[in-house]
Amino acid sequence: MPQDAAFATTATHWGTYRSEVRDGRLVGLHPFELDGDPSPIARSVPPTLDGPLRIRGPMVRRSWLARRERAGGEGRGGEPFVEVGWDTALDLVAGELARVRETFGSRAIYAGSYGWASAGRFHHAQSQMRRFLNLGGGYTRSVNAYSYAAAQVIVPRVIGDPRGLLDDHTQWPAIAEGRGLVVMFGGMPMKNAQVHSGGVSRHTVREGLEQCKAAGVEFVLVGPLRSDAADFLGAEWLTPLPNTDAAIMLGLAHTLVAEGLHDRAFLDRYAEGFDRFLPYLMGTADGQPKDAEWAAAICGLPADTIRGLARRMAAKRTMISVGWSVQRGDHGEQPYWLAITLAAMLGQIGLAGGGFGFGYADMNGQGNPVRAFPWPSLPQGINPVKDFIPVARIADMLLNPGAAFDFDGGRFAYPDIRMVYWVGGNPFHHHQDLNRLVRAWQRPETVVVHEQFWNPLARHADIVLPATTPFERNDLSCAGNDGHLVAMHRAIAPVGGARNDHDAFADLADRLGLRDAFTEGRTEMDWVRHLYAVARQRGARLDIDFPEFDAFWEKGWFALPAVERPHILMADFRADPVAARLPTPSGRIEIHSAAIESFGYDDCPGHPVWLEPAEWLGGAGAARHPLHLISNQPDRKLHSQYDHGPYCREAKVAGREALWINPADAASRGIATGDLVRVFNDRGACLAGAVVTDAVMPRVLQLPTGSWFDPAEPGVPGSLDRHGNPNVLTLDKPTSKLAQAPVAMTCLVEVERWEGPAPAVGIFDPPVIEQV
Ligand SMILES: Nc1nc2c(c(=O)[nH]1)N[C@H]1C(S)=C(S)[C@@H](COP(=O)(O)OP(=O)(O)OC[C@H]3O[C@@H](n4cnc5c(=O)[nH]c(N)nc54)[C@H](O)[C@@H]3O)O[C@H]1N2
Ligand SMILES: Nc1nc2c(c(=O)[nH]1)N[C@H]1C(S)=C(S)[C@@H](COP(=O)(O)OP(=O)(O)OC[C@H]3O[C@@H](n4cnc5c(=O)[nH]c(N)nc54)[C@H](O)[C@@H]3O)O[C@H]1N2
Ligand SMILES: [Mo]
Repeated sequence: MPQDAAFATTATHWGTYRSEVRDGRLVGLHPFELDGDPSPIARSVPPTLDGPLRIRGPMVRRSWLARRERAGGEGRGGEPFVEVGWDTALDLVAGELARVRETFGSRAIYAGSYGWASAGRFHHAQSQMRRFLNLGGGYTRSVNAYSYAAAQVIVPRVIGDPRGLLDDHTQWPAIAEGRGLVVMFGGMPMKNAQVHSGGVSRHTVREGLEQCKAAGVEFVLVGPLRSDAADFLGAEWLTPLPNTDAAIMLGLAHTLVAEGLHDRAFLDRYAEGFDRFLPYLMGTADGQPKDAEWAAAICGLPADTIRGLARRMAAKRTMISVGWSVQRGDHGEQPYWLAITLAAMLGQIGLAGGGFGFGYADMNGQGNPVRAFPWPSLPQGINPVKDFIPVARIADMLLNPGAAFDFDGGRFAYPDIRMVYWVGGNPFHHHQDLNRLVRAWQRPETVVVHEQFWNPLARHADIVLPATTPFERNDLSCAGNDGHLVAMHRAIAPVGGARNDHDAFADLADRLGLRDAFTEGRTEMDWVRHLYAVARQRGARLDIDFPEFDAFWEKGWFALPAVERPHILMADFRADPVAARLPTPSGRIEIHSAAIESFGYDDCPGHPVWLEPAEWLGGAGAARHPLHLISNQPDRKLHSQYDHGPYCREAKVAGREALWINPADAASRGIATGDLVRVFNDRGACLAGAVVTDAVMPRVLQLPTGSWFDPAEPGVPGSLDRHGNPNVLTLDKPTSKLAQAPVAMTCLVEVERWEGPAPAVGIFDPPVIEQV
């Protein structure tokens, strides 16, 4: 649509668009002219911006307004709100910050505030919050991401840094050039490639994969869902039991050694400790060879399939691709360590189409053939508080103040949290075992949240400040791993009483005597121009010529020059392992890690192993809860964002999140497509709408994340979730003492038809609001 260029650009995590505004309302987000594969997720945005679920003014929980910190947390999530003016609300927040800091110190404020917020460098909610809190004394923070927290610890232990996990992937054209085999543990789900943190200008995964396919690359999908591989790949589909990838990889590794197919010379030159791993692999250490038969008994694939795959991998140029989901399970460090080990055994690391890569298609940017660029961000200052938690230990921290925890070789203690500050994330979306979180969330004295919509987080706050959306402010998007800078033009005025997070923090800073330190005297557009100027300066140092700001702003985007040669992960190390030594203790790939061994962890020893997950289909728990729940990323939204929009709501089944169930499992329970069902285990229960399909393997269910948590009795832990949020079922346990990462993919459940009247979904009705 050429006339779209008349509209100004804006950016979201799922794409760049041009905003059509009529009579002061956003009426359309039109796909960006450079994007050949735009995402329809944006359809949900325009009608919701000024809809009934928008938070229109600052709100305070009724009993908190009456009794402040003495109100107690039990009513959180279940009480009406009272609308107050901005001045009153900001006085309350500033007063609480001062009280908590004076009485308990800044470490009693938890502002880990994990979450994706919105695209945009300046208005990035967490950056704004951290900059403000750091000026006033700091806060207890969180480290690592729900996405890949296990990998963020194990990958740097094995290869020295997170390359191949977060960036630096072998790029699509180089995989095509290998003309070999891609083995995809956890798939390459096209639904996930719609998004990239920070924004997307061009969706490139489809063209990258098509290029590989056209070059003759073969694909094998290892995972429970056929939909994790695009149909056009024609991938072979192997369906092991979920969470058994480490056992399969050991079976593959054993076959390579047993048949003399491993590359001894590569291991000698580039890897450390293969000989420490070998006795475990071959069974001389414990009497149990980890051969294909052993692996088959665990994962359910035939031993011949495992052996055949190992031979194919050795015969061809092979890329071992592992999705981030695979480490989001109990002992999630192990399949990642083993994937690198297997790749080293194949000896193809650093060659086109060989080696390993984590997270291909899990977002748009991995493997995208663009050059890396040091985009600017809002400076956050320095946090004087040293306390932290691994991000998924939030309920543990709130429930166990003072308790000790292990993390990556260190031993730390949970601070005693009195106040929680959350912006730009939704723990009632992202955390596991939400009933446990509801209980833990009652502990702090005060919870402050900035939100745009009346989602479950806003409803579980004491003070809610209404935040603008990106369509109500000016910003820059450095479209993640994408080679583009996009101008985010304000399209409409702030809705109701919503304000930018920045402006709320500036006024709070004012109350603490810190306004100038916080704003540096700059307006919003001054900041946008300033960040652009930083990018332009950095560009000049790299011989990249950015236009003047005004020209950029009017055009709406700037593209970095194209790459000359597609990147290959660790090609430099392969070429010269001395000059390009890895930043590990040995300088090489650590198949055995003396450091990890020295920690003495029973759940993560000194070399990779198979460890039985806390819940899986081969374990004892399967007798009572015989189905493995896959709670993966939703196709029609980003996490919980815009779940209340039409594009999401029209795809609900029986008004709830769709639950995929295999025909065999459905038949034995009398379940048909469209039925209302109850999914349950000992931690909780939710309703969902059944979809019977053989795209999910037997004994496995798919219930994607993102449907807003909707307890039948709000605020009461353990009540039925009426809407299909899988996190009332998932397990809140760390992967290991090493990474303390979340294990959302480790979860057994049972399902039954819901008989009797269907409770209405309540979360799409705004809460009760009283006027003062
Ligand atoms: N069971 C299960 N659980 C999972 C996962 C799983 O695989 N299975 N995956 C996990 C993963 S990988 C992740 S990354 C997390 C994602 O979890 P989150 O990132 O916490 O989820 P979002 O819904 O994106 O939350 C962002 C929130 O920020 C708000 N917001 C957006 N822009 C702004 C802004 O400018 N200002 C303010 N104040 N607020 C804003 C939105 O309204 C929304 O409520 O979920 C995790 N949870
Ligand atoms: N549309 C959309 N895209 C997104 C997001 C979103 O919310 N919506 N979220 C983004 C974020 S924050 C992240 S971190 C990425 C996450 O990217 P991923 O981690 O890849 O995401 P998932 O969809 O959770 O998992 C992908 C598939 O892994 C398979 N799987 C699960 N457990 C196992 C296992 O034990 N073994 C094997 N072999 N396979 C398994 C499941 O079949 C699942 O469909 O997605 C990003 N992309
Ligand atoms: Mo994530």
